[in-house]
Amino acid sequence: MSKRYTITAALPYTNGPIHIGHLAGVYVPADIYARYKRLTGNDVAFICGSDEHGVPITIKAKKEGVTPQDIVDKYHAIIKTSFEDFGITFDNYSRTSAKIHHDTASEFFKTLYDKHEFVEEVTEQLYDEEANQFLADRFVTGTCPKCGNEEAYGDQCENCGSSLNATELINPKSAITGNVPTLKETKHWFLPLNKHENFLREWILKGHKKDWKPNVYGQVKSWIDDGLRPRAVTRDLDWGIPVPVPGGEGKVLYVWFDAPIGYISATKEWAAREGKDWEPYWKDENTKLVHFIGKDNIVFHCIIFPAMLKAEGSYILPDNVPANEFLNLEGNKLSTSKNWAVWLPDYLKDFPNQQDVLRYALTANAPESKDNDFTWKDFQARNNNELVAIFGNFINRVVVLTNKYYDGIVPEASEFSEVDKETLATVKAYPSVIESSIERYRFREASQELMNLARLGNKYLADEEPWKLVKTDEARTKTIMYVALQIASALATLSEPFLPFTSEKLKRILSVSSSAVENQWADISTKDVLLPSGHHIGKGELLFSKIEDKTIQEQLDKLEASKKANEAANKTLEPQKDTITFEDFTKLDIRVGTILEAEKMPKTKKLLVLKVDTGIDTRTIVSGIAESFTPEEVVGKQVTVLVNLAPRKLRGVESEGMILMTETPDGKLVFVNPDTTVNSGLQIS
Ligand code: B3M
Ligand code: ZN
Repeated sequence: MSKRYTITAALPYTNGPIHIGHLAGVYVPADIYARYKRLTGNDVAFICGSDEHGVPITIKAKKEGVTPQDIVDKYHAIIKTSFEDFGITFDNYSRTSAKIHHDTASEFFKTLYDKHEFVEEVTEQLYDEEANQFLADRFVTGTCPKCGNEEAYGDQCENCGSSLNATELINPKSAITGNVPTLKETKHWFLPLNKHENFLREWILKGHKKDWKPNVYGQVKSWIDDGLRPRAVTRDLDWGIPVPVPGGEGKVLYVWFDAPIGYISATKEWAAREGKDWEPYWKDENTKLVHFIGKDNIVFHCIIFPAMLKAEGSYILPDNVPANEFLNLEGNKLSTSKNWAVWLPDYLKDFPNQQDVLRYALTANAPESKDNDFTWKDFQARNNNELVAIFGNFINRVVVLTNKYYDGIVPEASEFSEVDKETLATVKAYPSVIESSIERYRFREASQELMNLARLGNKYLADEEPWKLVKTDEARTKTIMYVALQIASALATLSEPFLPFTSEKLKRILSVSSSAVENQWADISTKDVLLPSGHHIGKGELLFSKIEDKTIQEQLDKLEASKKANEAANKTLEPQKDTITFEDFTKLDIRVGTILEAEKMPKTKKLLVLKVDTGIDTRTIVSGIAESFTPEEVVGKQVTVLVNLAPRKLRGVESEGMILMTETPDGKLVFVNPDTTVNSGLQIS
């Protein structure tokens, strides 16, 4: 029976592009769920949008010397395009700088204000005297009082997910000047979460929230058990939604107060465009509200936003919040600031039209119950061993043989064998097998069940061997190919949530439209015939192609390069050494030298043995430059040589002196050279 679903996905901050961690954690699972709910005949509003307020955006704008609006305009467009490119089928992707959102959030705040749901309080907040600004949210970092994470922000610790008041941070430091903040009085409006503790306890801990994922239920329970405290929902900032009540001048709504209301304003915007009424999607008790988020957003979606909705009084509450854990990349935390990420626009450049490969690899390996690691090797294996070798191989054989034996016409089946009947019965059961996993937000499991259906098809063909029977038993061959085509047709529908681009291609190959029937998904279980005899299928198209080791190595090299560049960019300079006297300096005899010969030191990676004309003599100097230069590259080079350094034996070779070098930020060694050619032996002083 059709139901109404409001499905939301966390609004991404528009301070940068999105990466594979965003897809794995939030957007692919949300899209699988939304597509599945549409396929099974439900009324779905799949809602998202750009989260355009908040301190990260103002920090980025300051850094780039542009306005926050410039930043959000740039990244809203980039992010929106990425979602479209990856087939994330939002019914509306809005933005919180939109007027409809400002109006909706202001109205929501005003309603709570008029209902005296806020506590107005003058409190001491962290202040940066030099920057002459209050320090809220990411304008201040410090040690989390809950878990000890030293990079916690003023409003939240991303490590343990705690929502914090900045004054709770231990050893706070201004992100603007690095100074230790002072305290200064200021008025804010607080949402008294403590007042909602009993309702939250009843609704979550005693209610039916047992069907919430353990990682979510556990985090929420620990917060409620720790005792909930009032949370400031306004800020002394100039970028955001102005506080719409007397005394709110110069203040804005806290980004985490306004952002979740963005789901409501985006629904309003969509409903107006579609000529629908938005209210049933947010106010009808029969509507299922499901929030897809990452674990660092659990407190906002399970405690703060529900408390706001409850206080406002006319809204439904989330039915489930299936938060995922974090995805790591090649063993390290994904990091925007460290550029340790696979950005979606870059992925598409390197793997054009292969969105489904990434969707599948991220789903099959999703961090659903614990942090998980994305590796390029696993990505290659999922593509080559599953999508190519199982799914693609099965479809290719069915289509090629149907075209070869029957000119693309689905043959007439005769007597079904026991195996045929079992196979067809198994196919009929697959919608509910996959459904059972999706309904429990186990998308990894669901994706493997889909792959098992393709395995069933492969095994059926391998066991029945129509290519052998075609010469001797035409009727049996036709029956086998008929059964195989029914499996292919089921795959075309059941793959859509997981592999939308492949599903579309497969429907084109099988010449089946995305039929407008009420419930395509259920059809597979209820209809006896999916692809009738006489139906004409199209020609084959390659669904997937093998990914070679070289391609994977290129990705790993790219990551290595960005890691080096980041280390270099963040390299802290060695502090100056102890002061020496001029007399100390005059002891150093530094001259111009010319390298006459060079060869690699056997059995070492770093050492070159050089013959250097110092102007005084020609001597051997061993230098650790073999990873930056080949012997050929250095012969003839003029270099700066410390000639009166006591000789040292290195791997049995006596080295008399030192070639002066420096290391560039990306770790390459360079010579410290005279910038004109001069005679060897000239002293440098
Ligand atoms: N902008 C995303 C994050 O914390 C945050 C989600 C808002 S959903 C209302 O990364
Ligand atoms: Zn913490």
